[in-house]
Amino acid sequence: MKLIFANRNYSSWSMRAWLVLRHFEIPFREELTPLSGERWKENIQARSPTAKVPVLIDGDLAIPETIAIIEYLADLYPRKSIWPHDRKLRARARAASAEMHSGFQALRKAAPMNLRASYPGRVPLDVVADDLRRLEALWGELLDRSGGPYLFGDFCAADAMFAPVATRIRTYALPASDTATTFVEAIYALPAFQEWLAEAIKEPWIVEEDEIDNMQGRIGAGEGA
Ligand SMILES: N[C@@H](CCC(=O)N[C@@H](CS)C(=O)NCC(=O)O)C(=O)O
Repeated sequence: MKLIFANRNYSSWSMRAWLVLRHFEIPFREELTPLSGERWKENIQARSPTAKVPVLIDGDLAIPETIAIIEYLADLYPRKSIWPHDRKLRARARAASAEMHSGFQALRKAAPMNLRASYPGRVPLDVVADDLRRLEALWGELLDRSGGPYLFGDFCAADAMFAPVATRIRTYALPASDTATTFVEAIYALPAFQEWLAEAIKEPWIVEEDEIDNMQGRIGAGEGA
């Protein structure tokens, strides 16, 4: 199996899929296709049905869409707790992950993932206030129920889905309750995350369009990461 992904520093969807593979010790090969440069579009169009990353390749099957990748891995490895084993908790974890996939648009656009950066005060808080309120409510409810340190106790796919949000809180020093801060710290403490971060910091590429100043110029356009 091979995961095709993009710059560790910027590609939040790549990070989600990769964290699940690495944390659950699933054997896979890596192929990094940098998001910038003339050959990006050409390269990714040849490899990904959606021309986006991540893509999981298993034999003749190419799976785009992070949630589909996670579900495929959960099907392949039913004994690994990629989702919680309890059916009701699994439903909650899938609902939270689906909400992450389709929601938090303002936060995703105003605060692009940028792991190596530190930009306190650069995100207009009025733009992200509703998303931060919803995050606090969701994380608070799940962490109260599970007792932490992750949303469902042990790390699962839902935590991978929210890991990029945890990094945005740190990169932009967004206001967070003690509970949310503890979750952010738990993400940073995860060995798989530390491995990803260490590689991200070493990357040479700067992708101008994913830097906050350029994203803010485009708020309202695009999907956000
Ligand atoms: N819905 C997709 C989103 C994938 C996505 O937007 N990936 C970004 C990188 S984080 C991408 O490929 N961007 C390049 C482009 O849109 O040209 C998923 O869940 O995997």
